[in-house]
Amino acid sequence: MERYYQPEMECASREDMKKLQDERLVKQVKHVWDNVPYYRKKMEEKGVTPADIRGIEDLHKLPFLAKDDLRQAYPYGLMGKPLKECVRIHSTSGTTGKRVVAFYTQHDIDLWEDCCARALMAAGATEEDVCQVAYGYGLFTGGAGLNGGSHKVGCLTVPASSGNTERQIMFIQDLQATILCCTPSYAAYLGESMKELGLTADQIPLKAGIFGAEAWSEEMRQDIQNTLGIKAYDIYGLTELSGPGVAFECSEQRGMHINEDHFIAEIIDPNTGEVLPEGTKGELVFTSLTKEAFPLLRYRTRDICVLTREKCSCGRTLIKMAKPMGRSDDMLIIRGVNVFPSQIEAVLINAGYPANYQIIIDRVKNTDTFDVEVEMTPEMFTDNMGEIKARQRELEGGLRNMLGISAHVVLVAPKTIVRSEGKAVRVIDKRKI
Ligand code: DLL
Repeated sequence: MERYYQPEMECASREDMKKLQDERLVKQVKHVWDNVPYYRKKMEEKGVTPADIRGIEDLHKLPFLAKDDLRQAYPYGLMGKPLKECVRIHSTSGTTGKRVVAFYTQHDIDLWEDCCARALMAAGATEEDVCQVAYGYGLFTGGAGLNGGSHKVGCLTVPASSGNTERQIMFIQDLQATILCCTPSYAAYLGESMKELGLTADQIPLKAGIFGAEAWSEEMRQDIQNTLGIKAYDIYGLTELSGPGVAFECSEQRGMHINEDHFIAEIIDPNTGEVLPEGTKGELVFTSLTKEAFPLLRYRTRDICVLTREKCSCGRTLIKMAKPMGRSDDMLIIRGVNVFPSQIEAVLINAGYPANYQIIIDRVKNTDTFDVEVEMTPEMFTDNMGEIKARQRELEGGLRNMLGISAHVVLVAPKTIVRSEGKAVRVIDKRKI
């Protein structure tokens, strides 16, 4: 039987939801106008005032916000509440090390955890469950978000955080964990490792997994479901909008329901900004409706996606988004971490290398591989292997510091990386997603 955490919202009639969204939008716009001078200025430039926004049909009148705005306003410029009312930040990596920092009041955290609890209950979680959270804890939102949701449902929560595969497997087996939350690539890796230990699906106590933060294919879902003997559910979110739980999958496992009482979704043409009709592929844009500390109106996610309002067999009436199909910027997600090529370039250039490099990403045994080929300058070029290895290690250290994940660096002779006649091909992404 389908389980809901907040059925009055998840299964609300269209009219009730629309009415709630209208009311909340008017309030959120007023809150931003009164408290976020950065956005108020944008509204003034566009000639819009809160009086022009009476409901969601007026949404298109508001200006967009982009990641660049977040960078310009870094760190405090988009806050809707004084610091003393905020209780936490989370953060994500951004270009050239400038991070996006999102702020939360206690109320924001409470609503965010509700969204994650909805995802867990849609995956069948009850207070009988043992929920192992193997997303990273810390500045990343994955650990904290699912941890909070798991508490709200009343699961016994195992805050394992990411990594340490041996210990993950030990806890899953010893504590009989029934729900696993982590990135899909880590779930696949855990599955492989358990298989190597001789564990078959029926010897693994897990029954469901909540996997997100990066793109994953239907084939990967099948793979994970078979090796772990579970149902694998997708979850979507981004730090700017609180974190995981903006949208979540239900028993139908076909697209994610957007928590529309907290976020309005639009699809736009990424080139013109024009709003596209439902069912058309374009860039996903979100407007928060209930956020206090970090309200964002018409925030461009850069995720390419499709929305549908087809009736869902789970009983939820919340609109659905398809799995994101890529991005309209150059951000890569490698092992769940957001990486911009410009960050890599900054490390290379700071270390005296030319901007002739190639980033090669692949997925081997369900884990992302991350190689960076870099040309040496003629002055650096040597046949002393020891020297080259030392340089490679040094660059690998620099990249790890900048990105928070490890890359494999290969230094190559000057002029060996193919030059392009048009735009340089910096990234070769061989992953089939
Ligand atoms: O990845 C939040 C999250 C944590 C979501 C745990 C789900 C589970 P960021 O690090 O800010 O936040 O990255 C956000 O990741 O714009 C998408 O491009 C991508 N992304 C997130 N979830 C999915 C998903 C977290 N289910 C960026 N499928 C987003 C595909 C996803 N891409």
